[in-house]
Amino acid sequence: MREQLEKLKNETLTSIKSAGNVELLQDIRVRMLGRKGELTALMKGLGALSADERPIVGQLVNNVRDEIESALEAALAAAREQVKAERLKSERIDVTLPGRHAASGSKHPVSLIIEEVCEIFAGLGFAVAEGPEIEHDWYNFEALNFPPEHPARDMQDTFFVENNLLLRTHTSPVQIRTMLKQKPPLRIIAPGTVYRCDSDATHSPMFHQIEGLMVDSGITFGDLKGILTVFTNQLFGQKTGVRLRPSFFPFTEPSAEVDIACVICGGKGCRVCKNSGWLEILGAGMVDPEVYRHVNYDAENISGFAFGMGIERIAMLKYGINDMRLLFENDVRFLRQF
Ligand code: 2NL
Repeated sequence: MREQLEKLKNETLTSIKSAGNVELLQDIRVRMLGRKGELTALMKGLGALSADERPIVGQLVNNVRDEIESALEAALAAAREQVKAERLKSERIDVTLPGRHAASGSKHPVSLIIEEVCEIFAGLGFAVAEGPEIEHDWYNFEALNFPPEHPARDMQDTFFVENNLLLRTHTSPVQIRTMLKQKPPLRIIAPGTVYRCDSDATHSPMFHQIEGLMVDSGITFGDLKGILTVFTNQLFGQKTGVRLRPSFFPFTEPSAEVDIACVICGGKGCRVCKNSGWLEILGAGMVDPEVYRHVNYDAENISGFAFGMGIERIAMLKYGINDMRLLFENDVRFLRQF
């Protein structure tokens, strides 16, 4: 029995030494020390021994069990330590590595122009005003002195939502709303999205506008020309030539078209300016007394001017974009350049 025990012990210690991982060591524990284990079976066999032999062999078995147990504990601890070391190694993070570069977007050229124009007018004392894109017919046409049969009111030019609701065709209704809420003096610009039932190579059904309005006592056409000249010079450069041509709008009288010297050819004549040397960039005029009547302003004691411009056209001129559709396709290779 002594030899048997010694042999069992040596075999077990050898297999513990060669067992490379936690699972194999657990197997050995079950096989030797478990309820149906080999050593446990030996212990159960002690009852067959004589009263003299029993304590001696019992002590021996206990010793072997203790030795196997502590060898198992040590080997398990080492195996667990190794597992942990491997995990730490494989999950190692180098916190000194530079971070992943966050891809940053860029502003759309239309947004850039809106910001730039708003900033120039902010410098001239104008506040930004905004309003709804779905408008009532009254704010979009009636208050602006469009006659009932004006072609702009036609289904072919305007997107109607229902009855008297439509998608605003310009940002003028924002100014009407502001005048109804505020008394003069007033200096506002209204940037925003507008809609017209028109779509071809040079027209998009959705585009952007900035309109401006200045009302006070004693405002003249000279103020209009002065403010708009300061504006075009700041946007296109100090030496840009400016000229005004007579025009017509239902909501201004007199009205003017504002041209700048062609930014492409400098006035010599080219494809962009159709050989005229001039580019139309603004419409403007003195606010028609009929508009003041609709917003309860006293046309006898105040006066003012208003103007409007298309943003897409200005963006194309300023950035040298030759196809308006590029502004709506949102190809990042195009947008990244701004
Ligand atoms: C253009 C011309 C213009 C206005 C817009 C305006 C607004 C009110 C009263 C009077 Cl509330 N006028 N706006 C005036 C003249 C011209 O726009 O060519 N826009 C792209």
